[in-house]
Parts: sequence; structure tokens; C-alpha cells
Amino acid sequence: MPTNRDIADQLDLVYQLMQLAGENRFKAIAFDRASQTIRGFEEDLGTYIEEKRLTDIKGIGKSIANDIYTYVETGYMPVLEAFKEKVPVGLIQWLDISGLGPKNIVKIHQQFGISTLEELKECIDRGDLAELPGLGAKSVEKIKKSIAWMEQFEERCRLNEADEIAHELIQSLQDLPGVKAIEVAGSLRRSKETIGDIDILIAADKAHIDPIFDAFTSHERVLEILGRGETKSSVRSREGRQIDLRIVEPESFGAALMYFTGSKEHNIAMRSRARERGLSLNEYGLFKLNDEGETDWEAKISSDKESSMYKDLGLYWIPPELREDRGELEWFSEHEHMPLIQQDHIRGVIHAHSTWSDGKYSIQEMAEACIARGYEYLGITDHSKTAGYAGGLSIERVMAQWKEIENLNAHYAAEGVDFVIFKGIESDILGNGDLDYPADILAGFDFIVASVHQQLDMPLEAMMDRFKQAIENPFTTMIGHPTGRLLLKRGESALDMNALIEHAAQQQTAIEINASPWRLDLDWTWGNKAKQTGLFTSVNPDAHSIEGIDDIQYGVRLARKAKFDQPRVLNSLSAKDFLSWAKASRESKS
Ligand code: DGT
Ligand code: CA
Ligand code: CA
Ligand code: ZN
Repeated sequence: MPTNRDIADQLDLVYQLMQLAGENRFKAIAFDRASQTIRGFEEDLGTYIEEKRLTDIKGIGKSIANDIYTYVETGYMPVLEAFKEKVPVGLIQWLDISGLGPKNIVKIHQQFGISTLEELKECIDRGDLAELPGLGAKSVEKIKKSIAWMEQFEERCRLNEADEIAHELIQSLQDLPGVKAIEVAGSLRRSKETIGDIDILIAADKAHIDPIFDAFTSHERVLEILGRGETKSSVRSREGRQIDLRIVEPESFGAALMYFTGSKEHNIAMRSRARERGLSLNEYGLFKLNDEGETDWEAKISSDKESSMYKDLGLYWIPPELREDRGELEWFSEHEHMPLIQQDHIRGVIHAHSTWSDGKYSIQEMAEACIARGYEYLGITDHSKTAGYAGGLSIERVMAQWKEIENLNAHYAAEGVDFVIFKGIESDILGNGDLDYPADILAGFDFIVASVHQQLDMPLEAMMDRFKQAIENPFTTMIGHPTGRLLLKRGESALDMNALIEHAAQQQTAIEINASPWRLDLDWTWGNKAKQTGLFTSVNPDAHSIEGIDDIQYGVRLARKAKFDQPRVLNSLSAKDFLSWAKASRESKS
């Protein structure tokens, strides 16, 4: 019997190929929905399949259920095989190239008979691609840049992928005999926006090391074993990720955890702090220095717990996401805590798309998903009219959407459900910095996220003028995904972020932290500047589906890394206070 993930993977493949084949959008989306549903399903599908009642699961229709039954019986999914005949699977990788949509991918494939990334690169270098009608030198340049980006970063992955792999491995290792403690270390524990390799640390006595490594290297997710030594073993996962597992003596777990969490820069600062105090800090513990200034291994001060090691260096425990040598040692030498936003502070979902533009679910379905998750409000922000490619709303459609939102809100009020939907829009910031509707329409929204979606590569000065204009617009509540980056796929627009943050803070315009693991934009490295200027943010999932709502978790992690406390995060306010903030921001600029 295939696992849930196997089935989800097959359906996802159908979805990707359908996109390439130009299949009806709603048919394709049905496969994507079913795939996501199954991936996130808590039970094994086995009994549902045996009893032929997959359609009991919300999100799986009759036709897809039948595809799955056939797949389980025969090992083949006819719909998938049919699409494989139409489009080569290799082209799926091309979907990650920015500037290259499904239509052009298929056109290139047909014109040149190529289907691998390597062949595409050759085609570009020969100058053939630029000859293709409708492409031209400029778009080819963009495609070339995007491929280079992809290659440069194939050694890293996004936070959500690393998180999922680490979580699964920890689940399977934590209950093994002899495992006294297990933690993620490295960049993943520090919640970096992209992860090189995944580091896991276990505390166990020597006798248990071998069986733990056996379990690790034979895990179903492991594709190959890269190395295995006395205390460290490295593997590559099916997705191509490297995972390092280190096993240390329980008495030096704290020291090892501190060391392997990093960052390198934080470790260096910590070691020199130790030196100044006549001490030596390493992965085994904190020791005294002897008369020659070397580590006195007999004179151990602490090693088993991170907190005691920080304490013995005159510091309070520093949360891992702050360990980047950006002032954290100074802060935690004086303060026991730094107030930071937490997931359970988040009360509402701001920035979400519905079927009105390019989202996969209706407003009502999105709202119900928010209610089920305990949120108190949903700020719907479909695309504005210029974003034609994403189903942007004409003025007539905006008005019709408002009506729908009003009806839903009336329904919740009548039912005594403490939930409200805000009328929002993700307005394009046009080339000249204007928002995408006339003022009388803009005035009808409860709040507005203003984002750049086109002409992302304007020169710095023009781009800054454009953003400044948008920030000063009374109707802009917050700026969306400021740099426009897609992690490991597309670079950032040219911006002077320091100046932008200063200006936004001064104008009472917030800048979102877009929580999609593809974006995580505003970047955490601007955290000190944001804190110093008092900038407000909102941790926004930019959800295009129900599953997308849960991306908020990644945004919260990055917001913590950027040192945002609860009062500076707008969607941690009550519904009423959120609206008041938006109104006050508008009035202060009018
Ligand atoms: P990554 O894997 O590129 O996303 O980033 P990290 O931070 O996970 O780096 P990694 O896996 O090479 O090493 C894990 C931690 O081990 C790192 O954050 C700090 C520590 N570490 C590794 N190599 C060194 C080193 O040469 N010096 C110091 N001070 N610490 C190191
Ligand atoms: Ca790492
Ligand atoms: Ca590593
Ligand atoms: Zn957007």
C-alpha cells in the first residue's frame, strides 16, 4: 500500500503537468487541493481506500478518488500517464524559473525539442532562445539570471522544507533507547530563512550510539549515507538535503548544543567573552585557562545545560533566533528577557487571497478555516485591477466582493460567532508609486496592503521614489513583501532598506513580514533598524489556500529573529484595535 505521501506526490505531479499542458485551471487546482489535503491528513488512507470512501474526506472529489483507487490497485494513475505523454516530466523543474510561464515552457519544448535544464542553458547560450517569437533578449536575460540563481542555491532549501524533514527524523529518533535529549541545532534552530544542512544533536551514552546511528541511516527518508564516524553521521535525504546527526555525552550536551547552534559569529563573540574572563569555551564545555593560557580540561565550570553556560559567562539564556552577533550579548548581559512576539499572540489573519483573484478557496472557506484555527478576524486582500494575470478585481468586482463580505459578517453576527472579515486589497504599486484605484474606492477598504508586482528591477532611485510615494499614500496601511524576493529563486529589488524603514515608521505605515517560506520579506536583518525606529509590522501569510494560513508560523519565527515584540505586530491586536490603527494611520497622512 502506498503511503499518504506517495499518493500526494502523484497528485502533485498531475497538478504540475496540468499547469504545463494548459489544462483548465479549476481541474488542475482540484488535484493540488487533494494533494495538499492528503499530505496534511492525520490518518493513514489505507482503510478509506479499502472501504472505497475517500470522498468522505473534504477536498477529495469522486474522480480523483477513483484515480487513487486505480493507482493503489495497479501502481499506475492513468490521468498521470496521459499527461506524461503530453509533457515531459523534466519540464516541471522549469516552472521554478522566473520569467518563464507554462505556455512558454511548452513552446520552447516543442520548438527546440528539449526538456532538461542543461539543454535550456545551451539553447540560451547559442542565442536560439532569443529568436523565439514573443521572448526577446530582455526576457532571455532574466531567464538566464534565474537559472543561475537556482544553481547557486540548490545546496540550500527553504525553512519549511528543512523543518518538515527535521521534524520527521526527530519523531523517529526521540524514543529510541538511550536518547536522553534531542534538539535541532544549526541554522534551523536559529530560524534562518534558508537552510544549508540540517543539524541534529542527541545526548546518549556511548553504548547507545551504534543503534541510534543505524536507525538514522536506515530511515525511509534517507537516500544515501554520506559518512559515519564515532560521533557524527551524515546522510542525504530524498529531497537532496544533507542531515548531520551528532551524538554527545549527556554531560556535555549543553556545550555541544550551544556550539552547533552557532552562529559562527555568535560563537566567536562568546569565546572572546570567555577569554576576557580567563575561561575557555568549546564544544565540550566552559573550562578555566591554565597558566599557559590553554584550556585546563580538569577545571570544568559547566557543560550540561546551555542556560548554566550562559550564566557562568554573566549572561541570561539567549533565544537561538537571536544568536547572530547583532547586539544580543549586550542585551542579555543586562536583561533576563527580550519581549518577542509569539504564535499565540497572533489574533488575526491579514493578507489572504480567495477565488475572487488567484486563491484556491472562497472567502467563506477561508474564514471558516481561520475560525477553526482560533483566529478572530480575516483581512481578505485579493489582487487589484492591474494584476490582470492574477485575476485582479475591477471596480465592479470590488463592490460585489464588499457585498459578499458584508453578508458573511452579518451572518456571523446573527449566529453569535465572534469573527469578522475585513475588506482589504493587495493593491499593486504602479510604476509611478500610485495605488491601483481612485481615492473614492480606496476609501472604502478597511485596510490596504500595497505591493510591487511588476517592474521589480527598476533602478534604485526610481524604486525608492516609487515606494516613498506608496508609503505616503494615506490609504496604504502597510507595504507588502518589500523586496519582492523569492527565496532561492529570484533576487531582491534595488532598495535602500534603512531609508525605507525610517520613512515608513515616520509615516505610520507598517511593513509586513510576509510569512510565506518563499518570501520571509521584510528580512530579519533589518530588525535592529525596525526596533530603533519603532516600525510596525504585521505577520502575514499571503495565503492562497487554507494550508497557506499556517505559514504564519514561519513569519512569527522571522519576526522574533527581527526582534519584534507583540505591541509592534498589528495582527496581534484585537479586531477593533487593528481597525483603529489602520484608521489612525490613514488620518495621520491625510
Ligand atoms: P547552514 O548549514 O549553512 O544553514 O548554517 P549553519 O549555521 O547550520 O552552519 P553549519 O551546519 O556549517 O554549522 C553548524 C554550527 O556549528 C554553526 O552555526 C556554528 C558551528 N560551527 C561550525 N563550524 C564552525 C567553525 O568553524 N567555527 C565556529 N566557531 N563554529 C562553527
Ligand atoms: Ca547547518
Ligand atoms: Ca552541519
Ligand atoms: Zn503580492
